[in-house]
Amino acid sequence: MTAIGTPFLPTVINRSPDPSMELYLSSSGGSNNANFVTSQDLTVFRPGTGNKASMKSTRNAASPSASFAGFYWGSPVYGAANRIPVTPGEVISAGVYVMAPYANWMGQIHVWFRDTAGATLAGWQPFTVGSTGAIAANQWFRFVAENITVPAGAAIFMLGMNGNLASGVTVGGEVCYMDDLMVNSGPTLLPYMDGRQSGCGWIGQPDSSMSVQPALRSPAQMNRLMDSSLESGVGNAQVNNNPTLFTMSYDTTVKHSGTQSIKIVRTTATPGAQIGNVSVSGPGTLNNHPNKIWVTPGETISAGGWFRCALDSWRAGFSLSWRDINSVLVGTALTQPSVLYSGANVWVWHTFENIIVPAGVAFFNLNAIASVPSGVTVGGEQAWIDDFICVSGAKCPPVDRSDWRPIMVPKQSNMIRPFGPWTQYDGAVTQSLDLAGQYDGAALQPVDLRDVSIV
Ligand SMILES: [Ca+2]
Repeated sequence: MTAIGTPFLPTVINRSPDPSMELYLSSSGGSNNANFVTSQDLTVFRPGTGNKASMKSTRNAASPSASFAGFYWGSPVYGAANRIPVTPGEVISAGVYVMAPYANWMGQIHVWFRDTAGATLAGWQPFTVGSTGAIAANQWFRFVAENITVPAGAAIFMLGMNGNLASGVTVGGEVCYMDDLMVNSGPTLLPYMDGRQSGCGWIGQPDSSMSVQPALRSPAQMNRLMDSSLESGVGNAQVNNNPTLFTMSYDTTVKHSGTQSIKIVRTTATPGAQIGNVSVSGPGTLNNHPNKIWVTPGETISAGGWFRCALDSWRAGFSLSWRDINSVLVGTALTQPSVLYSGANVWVWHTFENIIVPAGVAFFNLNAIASVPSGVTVGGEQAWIDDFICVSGAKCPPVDRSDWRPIMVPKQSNMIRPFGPWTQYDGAVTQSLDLAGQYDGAALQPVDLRDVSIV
């Protein structure tokens, strides 16, 4: 096995425990001076996924300071859960967004380091000047401190900021807001990220632990389904192939994972063997539907999902309808011969593998089909489906959502997501969860470096 190279997309960690000021723990940050009072503000915050709060500073009327705002972030206490950990010698970068309703204001950014005993190593001193120029009123401005080498003895990191009005106004009552703190490894500050964003997660509790955006070894590792656990349930996210012959609903009681599955019930008027036929990727007639599954002509793909039926003997299968970029059908649907299963009310993992994408295809619809074994025409038969996956390659990994990491985003989103977890050891380096290769039906294979960008 080859030692790992640079991932297709690297892991990003935001070390700030309450980066978006959503929880507003007192130890997450606060005023750096008695001249300023901080509070959580639920009316002013940066636009963003789930964002609903910022931290606000209000200057005391009696404040003699030239500053109208002064904040810090990161607990000053080494033992606090909301400390921002650092390692001596490493390089980090940090930044935070600040907004104030005054024209031509300016500010400075500072860094602190403390040791495990709480002693300050670098004082309350300007480390990096965020901006000495004019900042516009009512606009989120990012203060940046990059390429910071952590000093010897340091254990925790703190970031501070001061705001000043160019005209030296000292009336009191001035306000300032701050939101979305990013603290990352490396010499460059990365775009803001927290565990609430699609494809990301929290190491522990939301808004009180570090955020992780997992690495992606190659595009082949992505689950292309946008709503793999059928959780969104809105806007025709999944579509019944024929509502007259089989009813479809979201079942919050019987499910494989998450909060719901899709339940299908065969009506008494159904002449065929199908209990139900559901597109898990949305209606094929809409080429702008967010759940469409993108493919490239000539590539090999595989799909899988969990099926369940109330009958003792039943069948599961898939069908695929190919579409061009305008959502026009290409050729005829590819229907898998159904597979016979036995056992009532037991979840079964079923795959459709080694499928070559035809020429002219831009995306396809994936239909999950449950059916009765032979000639049953009573009606009322019930089946459920949940937790689907579509990947590159000739084999489909055996996905069990109970093994999936909490960073999996169960809701519909317009972002591709990695799946796992798997870890590989090559004798020298442990490949992390997201760096493994494709599954060949027996074991995960070494990474195919042909589709990895090495830098
Ligand atoms: Ca926020």
